[in-house]
Amino acid sequence: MIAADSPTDLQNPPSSGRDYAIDRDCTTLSRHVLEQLQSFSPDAQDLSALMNRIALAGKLIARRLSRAGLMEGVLGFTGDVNVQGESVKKMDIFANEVFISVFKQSGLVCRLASEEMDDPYYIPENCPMGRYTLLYDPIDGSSNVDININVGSIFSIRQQEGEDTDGTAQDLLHNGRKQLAAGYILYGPSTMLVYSIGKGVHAFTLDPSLGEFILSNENIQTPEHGPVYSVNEGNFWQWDESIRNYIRYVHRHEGYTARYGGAMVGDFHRILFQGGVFLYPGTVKKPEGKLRLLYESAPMAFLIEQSGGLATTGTQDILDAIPEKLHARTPLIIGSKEDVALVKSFIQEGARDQEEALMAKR
Ligand code: AFP
Repeated sequence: MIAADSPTDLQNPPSSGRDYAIDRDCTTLSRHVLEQLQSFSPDAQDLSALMNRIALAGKLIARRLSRAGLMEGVLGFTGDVNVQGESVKKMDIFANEVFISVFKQSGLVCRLASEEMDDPYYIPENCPMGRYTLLYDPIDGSSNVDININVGSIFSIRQQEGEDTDGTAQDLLHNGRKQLAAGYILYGPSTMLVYSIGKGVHAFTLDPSLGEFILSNENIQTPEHGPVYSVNEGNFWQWDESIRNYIRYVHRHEGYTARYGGAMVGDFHRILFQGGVFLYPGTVKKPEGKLRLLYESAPMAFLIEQSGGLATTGTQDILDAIPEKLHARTPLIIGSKEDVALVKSFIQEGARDQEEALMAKR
């Protein structure tokens, strides 16, 4: 981390380099991945190169976002609707294509799958060698783009299993414990990249003057409990009674505070560092909730388990959930151990009540 310039510093430039000394080793992302794996093996080199490519995509997207209000044709909708039935934003398409183009040049990724594409996207020239699949949400929270509030990109890397000759990517329909790496890029006041390769969770901050992501937080530990509950309470009328009971509980007890930004990456980032719980439960209109398992919930669950927290559908750990299809959704409750356990206890109580009511009817 570089010492901040105080007004005094600017008036009296330092006589020695010490005042401007870098008080932290400038650890870059690729070096960090190799250090984590303690190896220069081909697999370690691959993961390091993959993370470097994700970082490049993040820098390109951050650059576009930072000037979006000044450029023609960047904000707003395209007029199309994606496979999820959601209106597509111009930034969604731009960011989706950025990931494709940086991975076309990587040689490592044969297949990409994202929220913006009905089917997996193949890069045939990479397939003889490229053993990896990238799953991603190019812009999470895209409704925030037009009003200049934080958004993110979410990613997950899996090994391709088999040849996938029919192109249906059946090998992706496995649980989240198969992820080799996962993380997100947060485009906020600064751009941050947070990742895990199963050896803790680490955050990097983009230094725009260097054009590099530099290690800023190593081995992040999520507190066992936090004050924040993060949920769209406008859906209260659509929830199961057990979720409503949990919300009634936090309304009636001291020590809770609500935060909800419309982009899971930002809400999750707060909870990762400061604790609390984020919920997107099933609703009447969307019984499985809104979030997609493979490229939204599972990568976040991978991170939170690595930082000492929990992620559940309400009945099952997110990392054990198996999607029926590429764009499958799941309810998500994620965050601090104690807070997730509390939500789960309401869900379990609700299930018991339903069972008893059924028994009583017989
Ligand atoms: P978009 O990327 O379509 O804006 O969706 C964002 C998101 O998947 C997630 O980041 C938010 O937490 C959630 O949806 C917000 O959804 P609601 O507007 O229904 O609360």
